Amino acid sequence: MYWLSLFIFSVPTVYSQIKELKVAKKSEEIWNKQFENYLNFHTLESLMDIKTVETSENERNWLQSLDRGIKNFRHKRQIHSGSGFLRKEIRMLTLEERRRFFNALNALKNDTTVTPNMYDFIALFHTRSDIVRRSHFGPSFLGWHRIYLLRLEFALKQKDARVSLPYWDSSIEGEMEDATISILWTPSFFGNAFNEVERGPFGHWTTPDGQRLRRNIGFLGSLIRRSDIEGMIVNARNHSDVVRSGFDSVTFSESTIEAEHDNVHAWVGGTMSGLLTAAFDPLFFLHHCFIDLIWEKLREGLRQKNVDPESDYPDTIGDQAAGSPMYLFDFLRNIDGYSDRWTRQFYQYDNQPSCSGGTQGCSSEYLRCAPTRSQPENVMCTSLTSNYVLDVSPRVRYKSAILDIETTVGPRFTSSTNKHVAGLFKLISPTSPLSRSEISKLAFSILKTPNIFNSIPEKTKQQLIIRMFSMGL
Ligand SMILES: [Cu+2]
Repeated sequence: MYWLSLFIFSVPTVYSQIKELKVAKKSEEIWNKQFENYLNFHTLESLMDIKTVETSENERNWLQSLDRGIKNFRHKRQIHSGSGFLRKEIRMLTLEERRRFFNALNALKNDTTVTPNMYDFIALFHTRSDIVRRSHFGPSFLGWHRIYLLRLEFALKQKDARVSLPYWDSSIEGEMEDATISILWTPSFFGNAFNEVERGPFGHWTTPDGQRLRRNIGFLGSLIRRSDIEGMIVNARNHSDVVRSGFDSVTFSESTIEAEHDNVHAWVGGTMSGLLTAAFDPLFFLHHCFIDLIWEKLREGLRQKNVDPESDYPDTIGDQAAGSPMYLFDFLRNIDGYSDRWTRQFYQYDNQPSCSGGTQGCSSEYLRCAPTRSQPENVMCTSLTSNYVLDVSPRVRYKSAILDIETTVGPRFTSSTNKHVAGLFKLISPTSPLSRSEISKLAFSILKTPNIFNSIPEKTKQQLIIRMFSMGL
């Protein structure tokens, strides 16, 4: 009887959702509008209150000490390629290097000589009012985040001069059958993958508004596929081919570096999936470091096509124009972010883990060569899975998804493709071990929550509703 009534009462809701969907599908503009309204009315006030924009003398001095190197980037002293520090994949660090990196992050988090602490002081720059408009959805995205990473890296070096920022090569997880059991989601690396982060180096961290870090991996979004990135680099004739040209130009089918990046934010879920909360999870910086590596490869590719990546800044007007001041780094122009000097003067990337030396390769005890998911005839470095018993049962994932949906405030990174949205459909599939009322609660809470609903591609929305229909929800 209960199911019957649920069915009867649900049908009109589903019909109205379908109608809504058709309208939304009609035009990307509506989606853009919704998102824009969302930005204006919902998020900024709630998040901006975390800290006022005012900085104290002490804070200004500290920032200046971090930015001194960045500010001197135009100095004409001779720079030798490879003179900077080396950024490695997190699994390629020695145990000692990894320990130092996590310690330096925690030293920043525990240092309250600036408010609320050094780590969050830097993370809070990613919550500022114009961060979405001026540092995302356009050509300033790549350069802005490159400088932002350097700022954190200099802060880490103040705590431990031997530390450099590692990157998380998420294309390794992208080739795994089930990336939720990767060694990364253990206390030795980033801590748990679902619900509140309670273990590992950030297990006790809270955001400035008192929230625990949260993750909900593999529920939405998708991971980077190495073949997609290689294809993008081969095909790009210039930056304009792989860089967004503005908020209005965003589509769900585009192939841009920023869209690839969005998908991974959405895939990690929780704190990382909110545009204005992401930087509170240190994984943000490792993810962006990998995006920066991809950009560096793209730049090499452009040079081979006789395009100078330094001057090839897409034609843009307004805040993201080449000559406009870089947001929050107004001693730079946006085009300065595209300078070769950052990688010639400050840092280089270590090679991505590779099996080119034969199947014994990868040079990490946490990686091994195995056939890839997309091309089984090839071997690629893939992550070890964990012996550490973390509960990744459907019930944990369900709890985690509900928590994620109910608590992530503000705009979320959109998942711009349907490539491999897996977690959501596993939980609501007819073979799901969840009860029907749980499945129903999950599906309806997605439909009812604008920042989630707007963050999934149209095709996923349709599939979701079709599945709900076929299950009689
Ligand atoms: Cu960002």
